[in-house]
Amino acid sequence: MPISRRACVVWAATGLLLPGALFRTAWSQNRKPQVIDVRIAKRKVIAPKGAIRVTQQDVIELRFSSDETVKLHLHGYDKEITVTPGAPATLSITTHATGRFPITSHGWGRGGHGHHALTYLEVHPR
Ligand SMILES: [Cu+2]
Repeated sequence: MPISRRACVVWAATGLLLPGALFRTAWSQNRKPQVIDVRIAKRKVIAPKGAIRVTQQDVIELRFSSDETVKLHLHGYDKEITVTPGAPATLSITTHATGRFPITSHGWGRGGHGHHALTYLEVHPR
């Protein structure tokens, strides 16, 4: 047979892995996002109570509202978003990575700064 052993291995690996990857991507994209309202008041997250718990491969929308302008940073996924009073801001993500990711403030509207965790996004393995 002229077909090399390597070509066979590559072909077999592609055949096995590709449908899984495509299926997973399509599965994520076709689902309605899970909307999670995150409410900030007086520089604290007042809802939801405790960490935000989701499952790996979830399609989520974190909808932030705040009584003060704040720049937020979701660590791990490395997303930043600015929320202003009366204008909720939405962060859309598919939760590929599992773990506990802090959401910190990168500055408040009225001269505050600091980098402490306001809450955590917990992504549990599927
Ligand atoms: Cu940060």
